Amino acid sequence: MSTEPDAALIEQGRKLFAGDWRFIWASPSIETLPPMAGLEVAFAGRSNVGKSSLINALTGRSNLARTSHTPGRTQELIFFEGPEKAGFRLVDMPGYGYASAPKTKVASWTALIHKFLLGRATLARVYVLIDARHGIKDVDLDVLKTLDKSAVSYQVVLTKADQVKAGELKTVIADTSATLAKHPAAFPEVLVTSSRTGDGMPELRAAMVRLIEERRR
Ligand SMILES: Nc1nc2c(ncn2[C@@H]2O[C@H](COP(=O)(O)OP(=O)(O)O)[C@@H](O)[C@H]2O)c(=O)[nH]1
Ligand SMILES: [Mg+2]
Repeated sequence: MSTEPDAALIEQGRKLFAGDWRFIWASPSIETLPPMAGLEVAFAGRSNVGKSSLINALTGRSNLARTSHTPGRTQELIFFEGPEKAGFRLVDMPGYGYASAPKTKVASWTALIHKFLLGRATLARVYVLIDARHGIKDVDLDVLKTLDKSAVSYQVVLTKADQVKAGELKTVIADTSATLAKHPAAFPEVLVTSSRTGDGMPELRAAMVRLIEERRR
C-alpha cells in the first residue's frame, strides 16, 4: 500500500486542519476518558520527542498543545476536537521513558498509555513519534509490541528532521524501516517531519483525511 497522497487529499488535509481546533478534555486516568465518539488519532512517543509541537504544527496553532522544555510535564491524555461534524479528535499522549520521574509515577503513566492503546474502540490510528536524532529505543519497542496486540493501525513518524544531516536521516530511516519490518501490524513507511520547518505536515494531514474517508465508507 502506498501512502503517497495525491493533490486532492493534500488540499482536503489543509482544509481540515485550517479549521477551528480546540481543547476538549484532559484525562489523568483510564476511568476519566471522554465518552467515545467519532474517530480518534493519538500521538505517542517519549517525553520531549515533539508530540505537542507536532499537534501545533498540524493545526497551525502555536499554543494549542502545550509544549515544554521540561520533559515529563504532560501526564494526561489531552483531547482536541476539529471542525468535522461527525467528530475527529487528536490525542496528545503522556510521554514515556522519562528517566528522572519517580518510579511509581512512571509505572502509572505507562499503564495508562498501554491501557488506552489496547482498549479504545474509537482510536483509529496511532502515530508513534521517534526523534530523528536518536532512532527507535527499547521503550519505543514496548509500545510497538502493545500496538501489535491491539486492533489499531499505527505508523512511525520521525520528528525534528531539521536537526539531522541528510546522510544521517537516510541511515535513521533505513534502521527504523528495518525494525518495522519485524512488526507486520505497522505501516512499513516512515513519515519524516519537522514541526519547525513544517516538513511532512501536508502528507500527515492527508493521511488523516484518507483515514477518515476509509472509516466512513
Ligand atoms: N528543532 C526542532 N525542535 C523541536 C521540533 N519539535 C519539537 N521540538 C522541540 O522539542 C522540545 C519538546 O517538544 P514537545 O512538543 O514539548 O515534546 P513532547 O514532550 O513530546 O510533547 C521543545 O523544546 C520543542 O521546541 C522540531 O521539529 N524541530
Ligand atoms: Mg507534550
